[in-house]
Amino acid sequence: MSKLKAGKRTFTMIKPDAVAAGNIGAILKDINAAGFKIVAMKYTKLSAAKAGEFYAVHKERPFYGELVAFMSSGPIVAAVLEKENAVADFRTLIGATNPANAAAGTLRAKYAKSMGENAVHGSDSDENAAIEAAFHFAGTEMFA
Ligand code: 3AN
Repeated sequence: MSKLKAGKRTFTMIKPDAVAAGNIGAILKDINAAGFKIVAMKYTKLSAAKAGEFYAVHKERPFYGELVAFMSSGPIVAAVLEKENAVADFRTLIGATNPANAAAGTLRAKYAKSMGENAVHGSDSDENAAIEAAFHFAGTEMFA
């Protein structure tokens, strides 16, 4: 298993809604413009089983079934990003979970449709960033 550089890396997914809307390029451009370097990336699709595993922490939440169905409904872009203070700075860049509350200029304000279909995932801690990156990438697929 690969170890992430503590504090310097986060994990993201461009979700099926944003991919379907043709926003992969625009979102990657915004991510780069905000100072994040892409150290790993793949265009892929989660099976329902894999999406369920990824979001297992939300298993008891009422929206879990909806979340798993949505995240396995179409292709996604998974990526590992590097920057000082990566987790917190990326959470700031993506904005609030509900796009209606997301600050102007954030990725969710610009590209998300709803609380469930909110365009972009960002890890919420260094620990989860490492777990989520390892879920999608082998160490040999990350390039510093
Ligand atoms: P965030 O993605 O901002 O960290 P979490 O961790 O609370 O938010 O939720 C994980 C994902 O679950 C969200 N990105 C969103 O897709 C979905 N989600 C959260 N809350 C709801 C909700 N009330 N209804 C539907 N989906 C939700």
